[in-house]
Amino acid sequence: MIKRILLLLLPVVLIYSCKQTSNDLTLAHLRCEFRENPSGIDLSNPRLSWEIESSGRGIEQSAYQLMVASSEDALNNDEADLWNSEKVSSDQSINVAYAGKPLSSGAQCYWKVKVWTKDGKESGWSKPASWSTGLLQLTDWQAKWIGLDSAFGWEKPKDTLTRLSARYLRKEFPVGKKVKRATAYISGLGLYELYINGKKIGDQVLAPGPTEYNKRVFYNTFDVTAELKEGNNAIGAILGNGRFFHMREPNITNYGYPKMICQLNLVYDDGSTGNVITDDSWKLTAAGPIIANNEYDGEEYDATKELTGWAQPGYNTANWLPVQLVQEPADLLVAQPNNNIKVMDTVKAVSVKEIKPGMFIYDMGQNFVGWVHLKVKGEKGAKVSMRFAERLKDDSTLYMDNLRSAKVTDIYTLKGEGTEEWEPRFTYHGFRYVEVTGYPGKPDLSAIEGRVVYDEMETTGQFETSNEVINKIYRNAYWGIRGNYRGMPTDCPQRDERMGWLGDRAVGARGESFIFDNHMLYAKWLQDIEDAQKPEGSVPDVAPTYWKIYSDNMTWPAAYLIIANLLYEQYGDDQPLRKHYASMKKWMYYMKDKYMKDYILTKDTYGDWCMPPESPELIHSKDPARKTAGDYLGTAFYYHLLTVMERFATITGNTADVSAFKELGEKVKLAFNDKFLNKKEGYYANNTPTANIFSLAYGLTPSGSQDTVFRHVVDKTLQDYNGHISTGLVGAEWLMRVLTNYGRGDLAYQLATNTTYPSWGYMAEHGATTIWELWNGNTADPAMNSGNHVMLLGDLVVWYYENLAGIKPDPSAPGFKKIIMKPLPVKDLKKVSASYHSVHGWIRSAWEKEGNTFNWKITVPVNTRAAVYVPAASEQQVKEGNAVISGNKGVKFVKMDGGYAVFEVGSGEYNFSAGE
Ligand code: RAM
Repeated sequence: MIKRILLLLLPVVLIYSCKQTSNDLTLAHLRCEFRENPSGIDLSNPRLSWEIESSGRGIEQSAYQLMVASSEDALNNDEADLWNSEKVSSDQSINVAYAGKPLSSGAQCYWKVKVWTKDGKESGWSKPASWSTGLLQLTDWQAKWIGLDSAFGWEKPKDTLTRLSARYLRKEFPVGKKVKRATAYISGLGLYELYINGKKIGDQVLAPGPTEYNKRVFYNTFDVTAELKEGNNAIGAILGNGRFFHMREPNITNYGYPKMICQLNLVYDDGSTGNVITDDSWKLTAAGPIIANNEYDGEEYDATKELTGWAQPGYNTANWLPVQLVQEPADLLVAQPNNNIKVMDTVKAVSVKEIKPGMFIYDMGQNFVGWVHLKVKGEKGAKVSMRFAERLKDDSTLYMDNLRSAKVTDIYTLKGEGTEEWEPRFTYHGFRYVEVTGYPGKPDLSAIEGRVVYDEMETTGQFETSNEVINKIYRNAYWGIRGNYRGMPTDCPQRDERMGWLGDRAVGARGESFIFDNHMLYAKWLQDIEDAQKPEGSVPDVAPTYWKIYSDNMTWPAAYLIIANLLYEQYGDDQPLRKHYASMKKWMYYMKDKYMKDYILTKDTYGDWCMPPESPELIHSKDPARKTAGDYLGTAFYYHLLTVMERFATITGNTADVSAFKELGEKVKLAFNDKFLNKKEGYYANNTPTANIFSLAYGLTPSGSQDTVFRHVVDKTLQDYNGHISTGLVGAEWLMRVLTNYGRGDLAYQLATNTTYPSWGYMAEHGATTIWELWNGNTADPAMNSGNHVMLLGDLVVWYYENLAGIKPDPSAPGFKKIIMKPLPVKDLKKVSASYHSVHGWIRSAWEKEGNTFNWKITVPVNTRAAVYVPAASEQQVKEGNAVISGNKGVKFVKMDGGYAVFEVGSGEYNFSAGE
């Protein structure tokens, strides 16, 4: 009987325990400092974030608990010896700062999290995640900087094209007892590859990240426990030029000959410790196989010179030199905060043609960035040369004119031992076509394979529509963006430039951030910018300053503030704006004191750069009617940045600054309208679309005049530009959104789907598989005509996600804690499907028009809320899951707003439809 009662009770007990720890709450994507299980974090309070997954609706976190332990076993036993946050009532699931015991250098931290929800559920513990700390104090480094501060052998560093041979450095060391943990900390400049006992450590390439080398240098951290053995061991590194040893004499900053610092910290099983450091006992040679390298000109590898076994113990270094102890490059040697570059993808050639005897042209089918992996078999000493270009000439040879002085040539000399495989280490190219000469016999399609190389980051966005032109442009943007991340956002990847131009990314970075998780890359870049700031406040046009250009304008350095604001809105990260607040403020006052006259900011350098020119061969327009005045741009941007600073001052609690920025802003606005607004006609400056756009976008237009000013944008675009793009890259930062926000989404759509000149579609029609530097990239002067430049995207990608798909962060609750979902069903566009992996989880929006019905599936991540704008004439027209809204669980009608019925929802999947 008792048994029977117990059996009857069992389901009740089970249900009860399910309620305690809900199976429907999963914790995923645990991150420390926005990275998964990072090694070598040098912050004392790193921030922890997690995502909650659940199939339910309206799930919000009400509390969390974090446990951090120094070993995985301890964590599994709930022994949180570093930190037990206990249960904290809070809905915060991103950026929770570690607040446990102070961490020492080289600490291992294992952590897990559990959450409670507002509807009374409790999750189980997450799976464990980890981070380790780096070397937190400079005094933790016993290693010294080593290298060779002069040319070696055949190197001709006084050439204008400066290519060194790679330097090989090595040391052997004994290990006498069992190693529990071995951690390598290394910086090798410009670029390094680290080896232990013959094995390359890590899968990063082109490491470490580029910096303002005389201010700050990055080191990387690796767990190398598995690589060591008892007995004799060898450690070694190869150093390439990278951006440290200049690629051109004299116009690129030269920081000196390659150098490195490396420290291997050992913890033995018996608890004792030891280390291996770079010091004057290391040996060096540059007589290895990489006989020349730099990023513009390529790499030459002579396999007959291979130093077989150089990174293994027992290698004979009789011909090697003792290293020199060299000057440290900078005061700051810090852990690299962003991920390294990796081979992220591969591309197979689509065709190969022998266009002249022995000259083969490969078409990779896609303009991309990286290099090729070569397979070859032949006699010792045979040389295979490869050159890279984005286009072909009419005679099918490579079009090299737009590469300026970049030699882009990789040469492999065979050792003659069976099938040889090679790819370069210290160069990269931007190309679609590869010319191969000197290949023994006829290479087939698989003799080369493309390696796509950029910063390791998640692809966070997918986007597709029923319009093929838009889809094609999106793909081109995707390839262009991933091709221009090289530890910094570069302008281009192919010619002798490849610099981190600020102006190219001011708004582009926001669009990119939907497709890629570029958070840490841009946070790092803001530090590059601050490091490059001059003591008096000037901010450069290019950062890091491998080209030193301090032209003092508003539009390019504006990216510094605009991107900090983006990181706050998109990722909920307020640290960049806090960290750089003082420097940003200094720059703002520097510009004011030096260039402001009667509240007009008089200085500008680039104008509305790359305005579509009137004739096909021009780079820049000569037509004054197309140019927007520099003092207009300078003042409009200055005003906008004052509003951004006002926001930052509020967030950081700098109350005195809030009113100072506000007051100055009011004066600037008055002077701006006084000078630039044509009160009679209702347009700005000389009535370019750009001039009218910024007055609207930045809130400068007096109320009541907006419609007139906007009408001028439309009229000009339709009449003078024949319904085509009517701005340069500066105006394009707001073009699509201003058109849409003021009710002409249809015109924005027209610009987005045009295929005639000038348009993104025109580029695609003319063979582009990326985005060009110039609207007329197929006809313009090659002096400035890159085939892979993302700046002309302006706000196009932002518009794809925020407007077409309707996935936008609510600025009042950053990090997509609140989402504004307002799609744009425009003209003949039948379908849009997009998803975005936000810091709170996946957001999805897929809509389709069928006759008069609008069907829309959305996903709102757990712990967020969304304002959902359903295109409809009334609330009653809208259904969710085939049911009328009133009384629908979790869907609350808010208001009607300009053709949309607005609802508020919590997390979950929803199926809206509207129509008769
Ligand atoms: C060129 C590049 C770059 C741009 C500057 C002003 O060198 O195209 O992208 O920002 O000019």
